[in-house]
Amino acid sequence: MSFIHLPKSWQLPERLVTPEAAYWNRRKVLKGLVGMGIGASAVSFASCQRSDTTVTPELQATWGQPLSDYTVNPDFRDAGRTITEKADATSYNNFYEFGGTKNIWEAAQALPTDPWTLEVGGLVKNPQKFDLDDLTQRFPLEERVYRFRCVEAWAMVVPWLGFPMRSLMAAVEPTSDAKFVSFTSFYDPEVTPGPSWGLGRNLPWPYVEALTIEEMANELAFFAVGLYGQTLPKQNGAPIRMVLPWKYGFKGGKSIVKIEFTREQPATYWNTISPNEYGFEANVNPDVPHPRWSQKTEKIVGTNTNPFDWEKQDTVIYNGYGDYVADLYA
Ligand SMILES: Nc1nc2c(c(=O)[nH]1)N[C@H]1C(S)=C(S)[C@@H](COP(=O)(O)O)O[C@H]1N2
Ligand SMILES: [Mo]
Repeated sequence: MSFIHLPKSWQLPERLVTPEAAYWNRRKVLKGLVGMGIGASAVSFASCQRSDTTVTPELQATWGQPLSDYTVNPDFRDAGRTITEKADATSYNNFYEFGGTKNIWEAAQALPTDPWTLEVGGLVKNPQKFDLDDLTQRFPLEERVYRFRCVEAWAMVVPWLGFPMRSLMAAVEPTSDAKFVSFTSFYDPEVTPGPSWGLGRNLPWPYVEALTIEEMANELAFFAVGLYGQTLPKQNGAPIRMVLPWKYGFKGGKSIVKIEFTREQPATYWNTISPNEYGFEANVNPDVPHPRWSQKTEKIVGTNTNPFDWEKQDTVIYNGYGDYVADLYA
């Protein structure tokens, strides 16, 4: 049995095979590979990840608690690219509730996550309220390494921990009238001031994202409660966030408090602000232009100390996950 499953649609110009344990101990892994005489590929893999993001005690204090009770999903063990450094994935963020820059990780520590209630309702037979323990005990946790692509044309690779969205869907049993699902993020104007620029507080809060029922039922659609073997840091959307690797990052709402199954397509946050920049579907696609960022290429976060010199790669349709999702859009 092969543990590395790369769907045929991955057509990356440079495919780097990452040992699955790399993010735990990259140095040790590299030494091992060099010792085994297969150092050449390992060297390019090392030089490709040259982030010097400083891991300060303050940043480290935002990292979560270790999670141990999970399996590694063999289909998503390898994303065909080097896993992004944890320090980069946890300090280069978008979370507009806490500000309009990438540097919101400190501000996001104001997010209250304990206790947390996720309310699931609308057109379902079995509406439920879950606290975090309910979620993590009811739905077995697995690790999946996914490529992640923001519409601003930067990309990362993150080892998420969580469970497939369709497990939660099965638990609440949508009725046959349910055609869409909306996901609402935490919002409290006392805690989440929004960006200082533009409309700030007057943006259409709360942050809501939505999918079709078929998209939510797709094998890839995932709820993350952790990353890099630990619970989610607040800046990454603790305690539970959406992960949809074939769509632009803005479709993946953070810190979800409410899920509602509906008949009509729900209004969503960025689509309401600027519909010609942020479509409802928002699948990663090099041929759908964006007025501000070319979608032909993407820059890989952390591949150089200077973000202007981050490595560039061609954008791949559905972010390389066409084998799983292309039929949804046929
Ligand atoms: N509630 C909420 N969710 C959000 C956002 C946000 O501003 N608020 N930003 C989105 C965007 S644009 C991206 S690219 C990803 C960033 O996730 P990360 O910071 O964990 O990389 O979160 C998405 N989810
Ligand atoms: Mo984004």
